[in-house]
Amino acid sequence: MFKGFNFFSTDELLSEEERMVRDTVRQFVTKRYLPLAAAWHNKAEFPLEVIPELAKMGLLGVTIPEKYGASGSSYYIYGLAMQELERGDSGLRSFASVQGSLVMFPIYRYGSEAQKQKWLPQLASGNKIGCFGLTEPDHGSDPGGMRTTPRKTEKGWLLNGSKMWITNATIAHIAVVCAQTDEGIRGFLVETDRKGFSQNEIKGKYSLRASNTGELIFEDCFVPDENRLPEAKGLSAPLSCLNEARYGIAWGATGAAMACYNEALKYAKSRIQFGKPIAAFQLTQHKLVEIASEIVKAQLLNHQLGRLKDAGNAKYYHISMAKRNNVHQALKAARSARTILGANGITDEYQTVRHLLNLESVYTYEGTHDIHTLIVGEYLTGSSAFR
Ligand code: TGC
Ligand code: FAD
Repeated sequence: MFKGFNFFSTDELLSEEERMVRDTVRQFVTKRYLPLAAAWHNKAEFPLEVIPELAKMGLLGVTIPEKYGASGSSYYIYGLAMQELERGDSGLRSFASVQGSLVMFPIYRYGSEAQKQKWLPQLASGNKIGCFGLTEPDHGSDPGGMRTTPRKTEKGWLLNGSKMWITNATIAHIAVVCAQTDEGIRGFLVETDRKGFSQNEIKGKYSLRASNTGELIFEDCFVPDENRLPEAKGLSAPLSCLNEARYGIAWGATGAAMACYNEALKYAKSRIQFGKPIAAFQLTQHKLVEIASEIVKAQLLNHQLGRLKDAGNAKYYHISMAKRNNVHQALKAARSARTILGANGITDEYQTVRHLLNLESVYTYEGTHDIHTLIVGEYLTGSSAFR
């Protein structure tokens, strides 16, 4: 059983409940997910069969209140759960991130009571799957320029446009869609069986293969007034949802780094070259010490971020710094761990190369590494360098 990485006694920072949830998710990933992770990656499919298990563990909408059928747990617990899921695969964590932070959170934060009653319990139980459409083919880092437009009609809106690179696109029942109205950006709930709505899966991905990614297309797709998220006004609404998901990614990437470290350490101790285990060579030790140090730093960053978030004091720039740092370090850790595994490290017998490939997406989505540099840079200097 995976024991985590407790080098700086970070386990002591956890309450009994936090440790219990973490260990439950850890066991699920070890026993249920990892034995099949390579197969799902190779098939390039998200394993729909795990959704009821994720729901049973309360991992769909971790922080959404219990009265809507979700867990009502803390952000710290949400973070620990994402760490453990991404130790399995970034695609597994992505599913939970999107369903919880990018579909349930916007409905909870910006929806009407009727929308919450209708959708949140079904999403928490995994009976319905959601996706979140912000990115467009011509607007990725700069979503403010989006072109998807809803035209007002007597009883609702006619949506035209498209969204690209959308997680869960072709398996979703409901899409949270951001669109540019005459009054600015607004959010809409679009059932995926509506006339004028279609989805295409993006094939040929080398990264996040065990995750469903696609395009959403709207051609005079009618959406009634009651499907508009009444409180979502302006770009700040979707960006506030991204804060939730980016928070989970900061923790998740740390889980992926822990998986790579663990695998490389085990391998280094057993692989003999020049008459001794490669773990006994200084260069291998240097690599392992670098990875271990970055994991500890990420754990401590997550710990403080989690406590700030639960106290309502985590700012967007704290989250950007943690997402930026932890994903960057996890990607570096995965590359370095892969070298320790030698030729074996390029096969699916080991998980490190899968994490390495996945982390390339994680580095890009939810705000690229560069964009988070500019977000933190703007806060520190007072000068915006986006344009
Ligand atoms: P800007 O003028 O700076 O801001 C517009 C309005 O938004 C406010 N704001 C925020 N509000 C909440 N949280 C934040 N993090 C916020 N950042 C800014 C801001 O105060 C302003 O409010 P107001 O009231 O004055 O209107 O906007 P900009 O157009 O200059 O763009 C800023 C920028 C570049 C930081 C932003 O657009 C950005 O973050 N770009 C990256 C796009 C991105 O992250 N896309 C992610 C798509 S979803 C995804 O990738 C899911 S992957 C899922 C998975 O599988 O896990
Ligand atoms: P671009 O914005 O075109 O950026 C290209 C390069 O230019 C990057 O290196 C970037 O850092 C750099 N760049 C851009 N602007 C600047 C600047 N001002 N200064 C310096 N450098 C700059 N989106 C959703 O809405 N919902 C989803 O569910 C979703 N899931 C995704 C799943 C996967 C697997 C992937 C890969 C993406 C997903 N995305 C999703 C889209 C993701 O958020 C975007 O890919 C991301 O925001 C970057 O946009 P882009 O790919 O268009 O790159």
